[in-house]
Amino acid sequence: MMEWARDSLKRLEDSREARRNAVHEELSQEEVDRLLQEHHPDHSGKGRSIAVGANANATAFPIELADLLESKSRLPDDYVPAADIETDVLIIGGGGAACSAALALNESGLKTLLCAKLRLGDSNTVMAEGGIQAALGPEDSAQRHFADSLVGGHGKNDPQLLKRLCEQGPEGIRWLTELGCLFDVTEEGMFRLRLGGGASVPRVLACRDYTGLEIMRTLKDATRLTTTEIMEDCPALELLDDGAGQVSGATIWNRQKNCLQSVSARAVLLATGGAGQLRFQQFGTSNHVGATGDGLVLAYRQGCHLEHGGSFQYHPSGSCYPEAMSGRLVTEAIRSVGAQVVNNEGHCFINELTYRDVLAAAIIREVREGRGIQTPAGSCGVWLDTPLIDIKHGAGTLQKQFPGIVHRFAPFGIDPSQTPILIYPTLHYQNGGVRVDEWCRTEINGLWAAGEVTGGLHGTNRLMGNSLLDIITFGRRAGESIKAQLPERKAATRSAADRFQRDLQKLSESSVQGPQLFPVEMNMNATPGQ
Ligand code: MEZ
Repeated sequence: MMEWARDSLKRLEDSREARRNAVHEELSQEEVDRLLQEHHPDHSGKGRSIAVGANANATAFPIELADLLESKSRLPDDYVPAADIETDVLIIGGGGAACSAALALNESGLKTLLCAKLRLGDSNTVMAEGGIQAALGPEDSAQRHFADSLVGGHGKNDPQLLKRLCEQGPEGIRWLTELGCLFDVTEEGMFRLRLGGGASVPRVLACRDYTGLEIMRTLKDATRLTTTEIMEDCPALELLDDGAGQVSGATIWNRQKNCLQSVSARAVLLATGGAGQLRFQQFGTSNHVGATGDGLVLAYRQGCHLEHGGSFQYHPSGSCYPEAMSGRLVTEAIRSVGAQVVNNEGHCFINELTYRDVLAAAIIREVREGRGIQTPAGSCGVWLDTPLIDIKHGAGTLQKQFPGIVHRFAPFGIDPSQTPILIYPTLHYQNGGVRVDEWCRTEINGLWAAGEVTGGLHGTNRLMGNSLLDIITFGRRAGESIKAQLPERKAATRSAADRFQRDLQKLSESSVQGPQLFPVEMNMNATPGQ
């Protein structure tokens, strides 16, 4: 197996004994800054600003996102919204944040409609493998969680949002557990906590290496038992507003009936997730097919700022061999348990649990400077020395703790407990997004946002496990806030979106239609009604 890499694998094996307990010297701040500037994709200089909207001329967005923010509406010019459906609350999205909000709204007496672009649960939530953070350990506290996340986010996190996240972590886990979510426990029956990258104490709870899938199972089942009306295959194409600055619904494309429907709502929650499928700079992605940045486009047309809109997370351990697995996530937890990151010279060039952006930049540097391992198909990456896990913790550990990884590599004849995995950074997470306050209110009346579509909480680099906690904490807070502050029903028109289009047209005519809805290669973007 991997005959083409025989010499490189030999160097890796020969260096194992010497490096397995080696302690890394931490990089100085100056070295970190230089590494990020020179090698992190956010600093490649390949982004561009746009001339219209709340971030006009202020943010360098990745090109693919900039094109979508300037895109033409998918609604036909002559489409006039009518209230085809009336609800109190419209939740746009079908993942963890959407379901958490629906559960918080249950039994409020409010009519809640959840429109999922695909099926309920199809989202980045299910793609999260390694775990969820919460300050539950004996040495831990909300303050410590806060400090770790703030340093990880380069101090750019919104402190109010981060405070809520860290304070509510333990309560979020209690809530999930009561709903039936199964986290791994130790022999003493306590939650098993792992150390995540950039954390000062173990704080990550997991369900093997399919934590997000388990959380989504729990939330989905619970949501189906509520009075929430669920419409699947219904992407939102445009938000509606009353012409006086209040969002008042959305136009959706009912793909089962193949028609447009307008929803009049007193409150709209955007929980549309991330943008990894836009594949900036042609990176692979660990994201779900639905992650096409739709919520960013819809909110931006209404006048929302995108906080840290040019900041994205490239997960250091995306798979880069075999080709069919390109970009797929190899969880950080595997590094937490002992797998080291090693170059073609057999050298472990960095602390494998340093901050994700730093590690990703270091891997890119190794490859650019010729110390990567080239695959027969022309990709290049570095080794993740996974056999070290069983060497350190005993035979069978990797299979027991990471059955998902073992299962996914098996069809290619790769057993990660015996053979290292080749990795390269993969587009994983949208650090930035729609600006919100601690109650998930956007700057626009009637519009709330929660989860990956929002920006500010994580600064410009998120810690492992804080996104699953984000969707639980802020999904629920959004539901609570909507209950407490539900606006009166208003007319649902296309005013803000039309005004945005007119402003755009004064500058240039875009040939791109947005939101994108599906990855380009799926070729599913037929016009509604055709
Ligand atoms: O929070 C994440 O991004 C996560 C848990 C990823 C992983 O490596 O498993």
